[in-house]
Amino acid sequence: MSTSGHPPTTIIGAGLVGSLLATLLAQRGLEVEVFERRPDPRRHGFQGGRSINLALAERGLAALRQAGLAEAVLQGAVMMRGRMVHAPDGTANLQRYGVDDSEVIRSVSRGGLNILLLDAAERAGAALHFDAALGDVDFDAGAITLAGPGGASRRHAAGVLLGCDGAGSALRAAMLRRTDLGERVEPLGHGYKELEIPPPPGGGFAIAPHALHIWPRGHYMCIALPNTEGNFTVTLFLPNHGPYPSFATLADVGVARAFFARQFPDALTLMPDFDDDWNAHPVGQLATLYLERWHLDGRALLLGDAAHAIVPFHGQGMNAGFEDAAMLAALLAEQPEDSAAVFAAFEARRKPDADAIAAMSLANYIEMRDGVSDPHYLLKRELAAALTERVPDRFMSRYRLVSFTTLPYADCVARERRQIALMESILDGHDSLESIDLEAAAERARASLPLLPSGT
Ligand code: FAD
Ligand code: 8RB
Repeated sequence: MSTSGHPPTTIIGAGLVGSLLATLLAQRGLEVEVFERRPDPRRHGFQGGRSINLALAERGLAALRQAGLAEAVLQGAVMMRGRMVHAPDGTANLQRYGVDDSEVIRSVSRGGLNILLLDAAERAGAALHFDAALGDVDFDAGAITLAGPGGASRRHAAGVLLGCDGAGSALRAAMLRRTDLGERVEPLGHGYKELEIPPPPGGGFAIAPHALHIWPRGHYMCIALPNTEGNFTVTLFLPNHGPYPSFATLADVGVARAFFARQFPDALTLMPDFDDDWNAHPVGQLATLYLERWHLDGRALLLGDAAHAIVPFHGQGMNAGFEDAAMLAALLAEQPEDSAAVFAAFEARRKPDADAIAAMSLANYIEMRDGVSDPHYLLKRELAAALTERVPDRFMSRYRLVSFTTLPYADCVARERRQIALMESILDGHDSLESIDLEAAAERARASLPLLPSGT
C-alpha cells in the first residue's frame, strides 16, 4: 500500500515498453511497481546472450527525449543512413532514407537499451521485481498471482494494471478469461532466422556500417543491422511452407548452406559460423495481433506488443510501443484518479494508429523484398525525390513520415494514399522522368496535397 492509500500502479513486464513507461510515470510522481518474469539482466546478463539490434526512429527517440534518455541511448547507437540493396550479382547500392544526415535511423542493442531503461526506472523511483511472472488476476479483489522460477506462487495486491508483457501477454490472457477483447491473430506465413556477420579479423566492419543492408530476392530476403562492436545481426525472412525455398525445404543445414551459396553468396562468405548459427537458432514466427478493446474498464490496459504486435518490416514495433508509453503517461498524469476515462481516451486515440502501422508494416515487406529493385518502383522514387525537393511543405514519402516525424500513423496512411494516386497519375504513360514536366507535376502536388503540419 502506498502513502496515498491506493496500491501503486502495477506494470506487468519490464521489457522495452514497461521499463520506459515505469520511468515516465515515476518521473511524474506516480507510485509504480513493476513485475518481470525474467531475472534482472543487470545481474545475470541479458537472456539469450546474443546481441540483437533494433532500429530506433524518431517516434521512439521522441519518447526517450521526454524521459531525458535520448542522448544516453544515442551514445551506444550506430547511425543508418539508408538501405544498402545487395543485388544477386553482388553489387550494392545505397538508397537514402532521408534528405540528409538529420534523417537517419539508429541501430541499438536490445539488451543495452533495456538495461539503460531499467536503471532509469529505478532512479525515478519505480520498484522493480524480477523472477515474478504474472499468472492469474483476480480483477474483483484487485489481486494478482505471481510465480517465481521454481513455480512457487504468491498473491499480491495490485493497483491499476498496465500490461507491457509483450506479444504473448499473460495479462491479455487473464483479461480474455473475463471478457471478449475481440482478439484476432493473423499469422504471416513467413518465419525468420537470425545469423551473424562478425567483425573482420583486423577489426572494423565487414560491410558498410552506416546502413541497413537488404538482400531482396522476390519472395524472401535477408537484412543486416550493424552494432557498435562491429558485428551485424542478419535476419533471413522466408515462407514457412511451400516449394523451394521455404523453411520446410531448408530443414537440413547443408541444404540451407547451398541455398545461401546460390542466393546470398557475398553474405555467406562473411558468416564463418553459419552452420552453428543455423542449427542453434530456432525459426521465429511472425504475426499481426488485432484487438478490438485494449482495456477492462479502469482496471487493466494493454499496450505495446501486448495490444498490437506487428510484423517487423517497418522497424516500428518498439517505436510504436514507446509512443504508446509517452501518450499514456501524459494522459495518466493529467487525470490520475480516473483510469477508466484515461484508458478509453488512450484506446480511442491510439487504435487507428495501431491499425495503420500494422498495415504499413505488412506493405513494407513487399517493398523491401521485391519493390526495391523493381523499375516502376524506382521511377516512383525518382519522382518522389523531385516532388520532395520542389514541394517540401506538402510532399513527404511514407518512409520519412513514419520514421522521421511523429505525425500519427493513421495520418501517414491517409497522406501516402493521396501521394501515390497523384504520382501514378503523373507517371501514367511514362517510363522515365525525362518526358515529364516536373514543374507542372509540382504544381499539381501544391494544388492537391494538404500542407504538412509545421514542424514535421
Ligand atoms: P517486450 O519487449 O517483448 O517485453 C515484454 C516483457 O514482458 C519481457 O521482458 C517479458 O519477459 C515480460 N513478460 C512476459 N510475460 C510475462 C509475465 N507473465 N509476467 C511478467 N512479465 C512478463 N521494433 C522496432 O521498432 N525496430 C526494430 O528494429 C525491431 N527489431 C526487432 C527485432 C526482433 C528480433 C524482434 C523479436 C522484435 C523487433 N522489434 C523491433 C519489435 C520490438 O522488439 C517490440 O515491438 C518491442 O520489444 C515491444 O516491447 P514490449 O515491451 O511491448 O514487449
Ligand atoms: N523483428 C527495420 C526497417 C525498414 C527498412 C527499409 C525492417 C528482425 C524480427 Cl525487417 C526490418 C526495418 O524499409 O529499408 N527499419 O528497421 C527492422 C527490421 O527488422 C528487425 C531488425 C527485426 N524485427 C523478428 C526480426
